[in-house]
Amino acid sequence: MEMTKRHFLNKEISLTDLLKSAYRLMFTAKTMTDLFEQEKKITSKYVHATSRGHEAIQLALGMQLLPQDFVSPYYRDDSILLGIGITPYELMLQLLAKRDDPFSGGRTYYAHPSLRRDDFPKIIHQSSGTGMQAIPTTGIAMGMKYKEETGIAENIDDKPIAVCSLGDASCTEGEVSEAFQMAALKQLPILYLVQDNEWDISANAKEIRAQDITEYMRGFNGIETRTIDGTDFIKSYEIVKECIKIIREERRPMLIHAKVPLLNHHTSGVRKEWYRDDLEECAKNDPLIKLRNQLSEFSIEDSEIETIEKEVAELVRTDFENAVLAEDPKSEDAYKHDFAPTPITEEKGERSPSGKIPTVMVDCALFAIRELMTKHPEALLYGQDVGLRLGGVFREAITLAAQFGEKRVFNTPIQEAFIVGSTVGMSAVGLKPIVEVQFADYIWPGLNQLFTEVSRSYYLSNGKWPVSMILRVPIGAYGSGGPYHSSSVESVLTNIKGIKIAYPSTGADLKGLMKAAFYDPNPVIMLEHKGLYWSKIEGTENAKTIEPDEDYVIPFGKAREVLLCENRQEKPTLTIITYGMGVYWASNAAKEFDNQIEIIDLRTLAPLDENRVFESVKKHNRCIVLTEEPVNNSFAQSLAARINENCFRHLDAPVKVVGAKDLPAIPINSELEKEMLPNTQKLIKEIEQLLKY
Ligand SMILES: Cc1ncc(C[n+]2csc(CCOP(=O)(O)OP(=O)(O)O)c2C)c(N)n1
Ligand SMILES: [Mg+2]
Repeated sequence: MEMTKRHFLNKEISLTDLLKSAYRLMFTAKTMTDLFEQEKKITSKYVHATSRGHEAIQLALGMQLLPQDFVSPYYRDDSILLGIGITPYELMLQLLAKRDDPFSGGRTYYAHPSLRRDDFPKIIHQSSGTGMQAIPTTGIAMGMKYKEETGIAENIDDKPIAVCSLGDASCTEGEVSEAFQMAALKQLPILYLVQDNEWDISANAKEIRAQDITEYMRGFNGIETRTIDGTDFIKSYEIVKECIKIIREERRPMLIHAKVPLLNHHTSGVRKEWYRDDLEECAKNDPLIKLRNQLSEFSIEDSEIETIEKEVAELVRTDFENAVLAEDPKSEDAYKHDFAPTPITEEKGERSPSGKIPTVMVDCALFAIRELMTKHPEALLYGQDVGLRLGGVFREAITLAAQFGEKRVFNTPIQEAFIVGSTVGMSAVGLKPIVEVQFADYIWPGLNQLFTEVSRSYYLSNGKWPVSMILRVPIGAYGSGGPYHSSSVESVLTNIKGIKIAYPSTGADLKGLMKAAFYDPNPVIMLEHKGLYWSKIEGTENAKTIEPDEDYVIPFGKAREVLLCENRQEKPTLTIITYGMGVYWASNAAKEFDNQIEIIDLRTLAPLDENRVFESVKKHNRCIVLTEEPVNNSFAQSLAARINENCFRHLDAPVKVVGAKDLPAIPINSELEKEMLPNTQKLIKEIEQLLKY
């Protein structure tokens, strides 16, 4: 009998047929676990975990999902995957990290799925970070609700739901409660399934939690909870069915707390015999034995059950043999799907349309977003204080909520992890989220989601799930902002692969890059210098520019020539490679020299216009890389190393990195702040030194 999803969803299916199908799958899961153990020599090359003990609740869920649904299984959920119709062969291709692994092409571990097939439930990229799927998956539910409330949802009878599966121990993590908070607050169509085996590797429930998830949920108003024996397939199936129906129809969150025993190892690498003292007790609760007894109670003949078991054993064995023989990825496959191709590859549109007056940088961004939201109903903006009352602490989103309504522009709680990570889910349902953290200093709580989920989704799903989002980050020092409102963070961000980073220094660049970011299918960070927003700081007047027209776009990876000079033999010249506020320190310092300074504004830090940088260095033979960050281990210092490597023969002096002092924070006192940060005067001295070299 072929196990397709449609088979389970056939409303006419009899209970006995359902039980037989479930038994076939449950026996498959067990047979696979046993086989992986027997074939340890082969399977131990890569780590794996299996669902043994958890199968009943997992199958009850997997078998009831529809193609329009999204599910986020965790690493112990191979039975959910069997339940939605994934074959043992496909699972084993991932087990052995083979080229045709349908989830990641051999990039990530067993039972770390991602799926985008028309007739299957969808699965966004799943990481190994416990609990980290909660935010992206809740983002999916938020996207579903957004689409329904703004009238852009697909018209289908059975509304889609999101399902997030979690281990009990992961539920103590802070990010998981951010997700619960938002699901409860916004009444999102999501089912949380918590599989409670009372183990957190070797730490037992008594050591690591003050209450179980049923009790914990009492603190989240509006998430209804069902506590069940997750080893009883029939009961599990009924409860899952009831919950799914409620969520589909009433569009509100629910949680199933399923109690289950862990019968297999934590993972193939952390083995049960090392520390478990409850195995005998747990074995009494084996869901497979229970289901087999239920089959007998429903008068299914032993001989029929034995036939199923025999067929499964043969299938699993053959699938394994075939998977072992399947081809490995080729080395060139490693380079595929780092970024999805963007349509914006050239500068286009009018940068300085006539008849317009100069606009401050903050408004250039605002107008860009206003144009985008007018044109694209899938565009929305959320973050702290961006809503109607304030429109952002820098008024960078002012008027947007009034114009587009509070469904499309809304305040979030102080949850940077949710703000960043939810975009994964929003993007997966076809939306274009533009989000904000209030200050670069507060990006840290969101960094985990940025690194673990956002930046790796496209690569680890082997090109299935690009995350199209814009994260706006007001950054930099702007005059006694003090240690928690002045920091620069670009070195940390540029170390994360899989994201693009813009750092514009003028209004025109900010608008053109914001547009390019929006049409880019990849995640983009917009670093927006607070000191340039209004050109209030002396010497930054040029940040205020004519506002480009609506169609104006700037491709990422194209530097801007701020100031050019010839290399004249009689006097040395040098080039300053910089970005953000550095553009103005450099421009003002250049006035003190006799046409000896070239200035290149990088505009985007990732991708980086290396060619333009090297060209300028080779022309002038002397180079300063100027940054607002502390110098050691910075992005600027690593760029200097690249310049050295590529331009060594052309250099007449060492590449000099000028930046802030290497101190832990920017002090609030204005004199101390001045001492720490670079400025025009300090730069002039550095230029003089380098020209003399
Ligand atoms: C954020 C994070 N910290 C630590 C780990 C290492 N780790 C892997 S599984 C695990 C235990 C998780 O327990 P639980 O969520 O109850 O799931 P179970 O394995 O019991 O099914 C830990 C600590 C991890 N993967 N992610
Ligand atoms: Mg556990």
